[in-house]
Amino acid sequence: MRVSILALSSALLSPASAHYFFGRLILDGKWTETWEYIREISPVNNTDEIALQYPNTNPDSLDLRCGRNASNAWSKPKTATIQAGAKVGFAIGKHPNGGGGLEPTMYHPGFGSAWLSKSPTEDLNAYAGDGDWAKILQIVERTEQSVDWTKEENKKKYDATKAWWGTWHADSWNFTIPVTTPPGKYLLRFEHIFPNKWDAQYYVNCAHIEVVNPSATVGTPSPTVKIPGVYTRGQPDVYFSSYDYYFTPSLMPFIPPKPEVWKG
Ligand SMILES: *[C@@H]1O[C@H](CO)[C@@H](O)[C@H](O)[C@H]1NC(C)=O
Ligand SMILES: *[C@@H]1O[C@H](CO)[C@@H](O)[C@H](O)[C@H]1NC(C)=O
Ligand SMILES: CC(=O)N[C@H]1CO[C@H](CO)[C@@H](O)[C@@H]1O
Ligand SMILES: [Cu+2]
Repeated sequence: MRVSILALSSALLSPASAHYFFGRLILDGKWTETWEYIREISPVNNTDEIALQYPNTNPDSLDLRCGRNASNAWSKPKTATIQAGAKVGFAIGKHPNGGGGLEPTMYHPGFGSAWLSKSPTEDLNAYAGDGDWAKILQIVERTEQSVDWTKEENKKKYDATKAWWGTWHADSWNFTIPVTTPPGKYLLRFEHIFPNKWDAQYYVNCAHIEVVNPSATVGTPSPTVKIPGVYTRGQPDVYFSSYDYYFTPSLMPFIPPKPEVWKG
């Protein structure tokens, strides 16, 4: 956090711009309201924007699952019905109280992923996310969804050491629920990690979804992990400087942390 704290004291950089959370589900191509389908998180210490956006840096914390205090539902959001094989997305939520200067993008360079965990009962509000999690998406390098740095309006934000990472400064990300996902109620989790040698930052949120799958062929999401438990402080594919990937091409390709993605 050393860098962020320095940034916070800078008069030039809006303090709230440095951090983010994924409060909005993108459903049927539309951005839903902040916390409409996503478990609300709680702020650190007080209720201002910085406190709400404050990252988790403890890989052993329950907050690694769904964000601060949201592993046991902090709120009771709606459940989104999604057809297996359909597109869905997460977008960065603004603080409900508004807020000047807030820049809702993945401000830190790093890698993203999406995950599914099936609720053992019909009641998602009662599911703490202590079951099995399968990864269904991994974003490392640039894709067609990445910010277009050749566009004039984006050029002022460009930084070669950060733009290597596909999610950098994106305000949202879209992906497909695997077409063979078994029907049922799930927590759908988005995760963005800002790697750091000492104190990686974990940005995570969970949506309530019901997967509908009328097809006779359903798969078995695998491999699965527990969250927390999936990461260990110090593991080299999370605890490193993301900037080294630009300066040291021999480090490429970057292999993101396990587990492997379940493609369905
Ligand atoms: C994801 O999809 C939504 C809805 O179509 C769109 O507004 C948004 O720009 C997309 N995000 C990216 C990063 O392409
Ligand atoms: C929250 O409060 C504790 C105890 O006063 C303090 O050490 C910590 O820095 C505060 N965190 C934030 C993000 O303000
Ligand atoms: C009710 C509850 O669990 N509150 C916790 C939310 O998170 C903050 C920051 O980690 C804790 O201090 C609260 O105890
Ligand atoms: Cu930060």
